[in-house]
Amino acid sequence: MKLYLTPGACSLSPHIVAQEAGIVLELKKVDLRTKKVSDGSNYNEVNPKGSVPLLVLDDGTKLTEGPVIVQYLADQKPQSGLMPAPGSIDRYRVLEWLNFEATELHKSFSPMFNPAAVPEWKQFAAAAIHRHFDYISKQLKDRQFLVGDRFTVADAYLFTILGWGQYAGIDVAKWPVLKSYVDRIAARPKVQAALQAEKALG
Ligand SMILES: N[C@@H](CCC(=O)N[C@@H](CS)C(=O)NCC(=O)O)C(=O)O
Repeated sequence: MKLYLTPGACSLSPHIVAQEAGIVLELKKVDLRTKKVSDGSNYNEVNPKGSVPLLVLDDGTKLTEGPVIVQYLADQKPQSGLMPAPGSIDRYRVLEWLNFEATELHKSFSPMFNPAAVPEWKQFAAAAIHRHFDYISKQLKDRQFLVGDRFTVADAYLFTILGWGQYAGIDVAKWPVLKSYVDRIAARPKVQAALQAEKALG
């Protein structure tokens, strides 16, 4: 399988999930500004949405949307526990978090990185991020992970998004619970493997 990614972008989440599941992926680096893939191809032709991540299965089937890709990857290795068992309430808790992360948290960061965003829009987005960080910090108090007592795909996505704070002028260290969560997840060997692989891509 191939994963089209941009180092540090939301595609880090499926990359971490693949590492944690022990699934070896061919990585294809995408420059989101030029829409060029490292192999010279036009990314807009590979993925008409133009955004990362994109997973291409061995038979050529294409899957987009990060929160869906992580479920697909985790379901290839159910014993990994990256997605709780179908029908269990924990599975719906993970889906609840994925939806919150995608629709509330992830997209609140978009104006922070958009040069065309007017200051008022950035202020509005920053306030939303602060509110969401307050909420998540309360949820993670006395917990190691978002759901149950193990790392799930919801943690991979949250870790990825929390990493953007430093580039958006929002220091996660203001929330000690979030800071120690980030440090804890970053210390996982498979998370480090994903981070190092993306660093090596440049
Ligand atoms: N709904 C998509 C959004 C993905 C997304 O926003 N990707 C960003 C990087 S984090 C991107 O590729 N932005 C550039 C663009 O859309 O042109 C998903 O969840 O996968």
